[in-house]
Amino acid sequence: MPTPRRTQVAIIGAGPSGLLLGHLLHRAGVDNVILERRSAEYVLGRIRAGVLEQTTVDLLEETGLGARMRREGLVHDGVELSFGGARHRIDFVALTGKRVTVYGQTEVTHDLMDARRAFGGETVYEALDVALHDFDGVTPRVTWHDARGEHVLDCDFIAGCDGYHGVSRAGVPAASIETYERVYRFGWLGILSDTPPVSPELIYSNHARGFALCSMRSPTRSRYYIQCSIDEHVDQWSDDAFWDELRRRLDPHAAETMVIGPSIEKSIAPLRSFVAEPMRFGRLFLAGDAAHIVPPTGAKGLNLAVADVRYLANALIEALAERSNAGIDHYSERCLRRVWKAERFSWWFTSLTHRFPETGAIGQKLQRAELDYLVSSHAASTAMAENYVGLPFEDS
Ligand code: RFL
Ligand code: PHB
Repeated sequence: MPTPRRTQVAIIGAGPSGLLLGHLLHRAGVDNVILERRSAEYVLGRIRAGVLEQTTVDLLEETGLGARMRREGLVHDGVELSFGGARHRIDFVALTGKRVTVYGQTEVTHDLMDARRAFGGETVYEALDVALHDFDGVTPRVTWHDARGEHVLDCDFIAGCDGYHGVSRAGVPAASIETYERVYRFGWLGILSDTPPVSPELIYSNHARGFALCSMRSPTRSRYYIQCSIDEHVDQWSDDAFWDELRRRLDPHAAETMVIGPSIEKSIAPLRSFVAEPMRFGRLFLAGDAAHIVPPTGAKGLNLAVADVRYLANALIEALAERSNAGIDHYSERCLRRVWKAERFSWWFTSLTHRFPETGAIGQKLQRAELDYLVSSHAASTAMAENYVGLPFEDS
């Protein structure tokens, strides 16, 4: 067996959760190593989240990651809801005093990778067959192999930041974990294109043909999604077919003014609500998509991951530097309170905006009544806005 090396926190996964955790721990002087199954290029090539809550932006700013986001991020004061051929604006600033920032997950990941490189933090990319051992005792260890051979890493704690398909959650005995899941019968077909966004703010559209979302990455780069069947394959959708279908699902003004162009990325994402409880197993902690998934309607996934990591970093720092277990003992419960509220919001917003064939005509009538209520009631608009911009944090 190779000679074990040692670190304080072994982090599995170099997505936004793992990289941000490594960053926060490093700033507090806590030694950590990140193990990532893929290459750095692969991780950066995944097109995912686009919308950051104010608390996410604040955390990135406070920890020295804000420079490019400040320059390139697009601050949005509201969103639009489209139904019945018209658009209705939800004004976040008027309703909550808060805003959101459009800044892609790819850019956040890029900034985190740059920061890690600058302080010399270790990330092992293309780490294969990562396995977690003895996290229910006091001397956890992680093993893997790569092009250089077999490796063993002893540590004080393991952070499972390896997403929904990772090994961390899968390594927990079934009797110790409870999971809750709903898989939707539809997905989102998304494209990225170097065309100016159709509107300065996001448009969430409820249409008889299915949901559509107009989002963006910059003033010259658009991100659009349409609800599609889960059985469809992305190759069945030419760019022209996508643009035609998108325009059919928007109000006449958006349909007429939309600038179209070749796609630079096109993919189908399934929709799922999922929570694993608890999020701590001895010296193993799950964070981000490893512990929970929300459907993307409402843009909560990345923000929830950041919220977990904020709690986890503080808890681990307390445990390692101050020898106090208070944070780690409350980690799971604290996270899950926020997680379930985000699950509720994402489920509600998905239910309100997508086509569910099984609910029939009455389902559509009820959606329409709820949308009318949402845009005409100050109380209902405020509830939507406060969830979208991000619920306040309990003390971390
Ligand atoms: P990630 O990003 O999945 O990263 C996990 C990392 O772990 C690695 N890994 C392993 N490493 C070592 N050994 C193993 N055995 C491993 N198995 C896996 C993986 O390669 C990967 O690098 O999870 P993380 O860090 O928790 O981040 C979560 C976010 O990525 C996710 O919640 C968001 O992207 C969700 N999401 C959105 N969230 C938002 O807050 N706002 C949005 O606007 C938003 N839009 C979206 C989204 C997700 C989407 N898709 C495709 C799922 C839009 C879409 C279309
Ligand atoms: C995105 O820009 O990718 C995006 C925006 C809002 C969502 C989901 C995804 O609700």
